[in-house]
Amino acid sequence: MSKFTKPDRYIIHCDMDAFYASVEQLKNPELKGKPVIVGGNPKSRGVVSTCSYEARKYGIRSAMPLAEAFRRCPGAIFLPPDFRAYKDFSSRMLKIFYDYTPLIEPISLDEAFLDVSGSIGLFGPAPDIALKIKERIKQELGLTVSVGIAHNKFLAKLASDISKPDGFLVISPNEVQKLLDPLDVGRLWGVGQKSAERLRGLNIKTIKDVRSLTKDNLTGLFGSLGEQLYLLARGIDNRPVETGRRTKSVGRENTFAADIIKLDDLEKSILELSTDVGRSLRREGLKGRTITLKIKYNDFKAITRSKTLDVSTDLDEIIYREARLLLEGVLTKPVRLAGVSVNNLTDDDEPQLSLFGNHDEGKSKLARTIDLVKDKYGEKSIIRARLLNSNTDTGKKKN
Ligand code: TTP
Ligand code: MG
Repeated sequence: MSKFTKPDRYIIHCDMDAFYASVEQLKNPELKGKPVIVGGNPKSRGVVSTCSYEARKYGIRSAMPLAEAFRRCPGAIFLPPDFRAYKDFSSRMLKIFYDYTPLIEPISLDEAFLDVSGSIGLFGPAPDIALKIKERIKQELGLTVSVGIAHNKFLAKLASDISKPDGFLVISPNEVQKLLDPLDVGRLWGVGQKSAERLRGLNIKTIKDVRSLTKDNLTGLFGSLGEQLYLLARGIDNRPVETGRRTKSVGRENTFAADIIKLDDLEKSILELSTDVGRSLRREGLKGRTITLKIKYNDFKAITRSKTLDVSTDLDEIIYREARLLLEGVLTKPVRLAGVSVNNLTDDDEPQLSLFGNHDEGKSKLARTIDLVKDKYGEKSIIRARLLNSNTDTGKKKN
């Protein structure tokens, strides 16, 4: 490889630092410099959404049970999530990105890929654009963002991840292999815990070890993932930055204060989650065709069940109806967590052809009227009769 390989693409990956916790510290400056844990009441059975870097010193991490976080740092400040604030900061963050390129792929509320290949003539080299973005996010939002700059998505994300917090790292083509080789296999996109364990069992621990295997070895072991690993281990990733769809799925889940053993209680929770999901879909102008139910039992075993509809929907009632059908035969053990999500999303202004006409028009109008009331008077201003006295909530997590 020539020493001065000129990349044909310039990708920036941005990921806010300790996002929910940093927003909480901005809302209440007294929390600055303190261990802040977002997730809810430490006596509940929910999990940590995220925590400030001050809390990470105690080994606290996302998805850890709140009770465990409390054991590690009883003096920490525990807060419920405030999605409205996070969404607001997220859209202000995106607005800054759009000043530099239209080619943006948001991955979650706090993370996005930007393809700035066509912006360099106007705004200067990619690292300068990334620095400008960092500066503006600090000045205009008061938050720190980590940025990675490279010629593909895998390397750009790796660069922001390994330079966190307040990170800034450029990976140029001629230094890719040196940087990748010593890293753990878990850093490769697509390698989850299970594949990582399988690789380590074969004494393949680093990316360099993966590189020592042939493409046939890898596809024999991992099927189509094997081919991806072969390429990624060499720093090759041709995935484009995909604009268009901002959200891949909209979901809510709930860890219960006490395990649920009665179907009626589980149905109530599913109704509440479906109502939240419907509202979020309408707020984002989205509809989805696939409804997924997730159940985690008290032994931590989890199952998911999905149903794909003929026509996409954003209506609580339909989401609930399908999720409830998916519940059939599920309550075999006490349930610790339930989740409802909708994916396979389209924008809600896309035309929909239904053989039987649109019977849901009335329901849709009603749902939107209820949204308006809730926007004006608060989420609890209108509640379904079935949910009155429902007491299963311990803090919902968005996914
Ligand atoms: P992340 O970007 O993974 O985490 P973070 O921004 O809090 O911290 P950092 O990037 O500096 O490591 O996720 C963004 C937000 O998504 C996070 O602030 C809270 C939410 N989240 C959850 O609710 N549950 C989770 O398990 C994770 C990983 C994130
Ligand atoms: Mg982040």
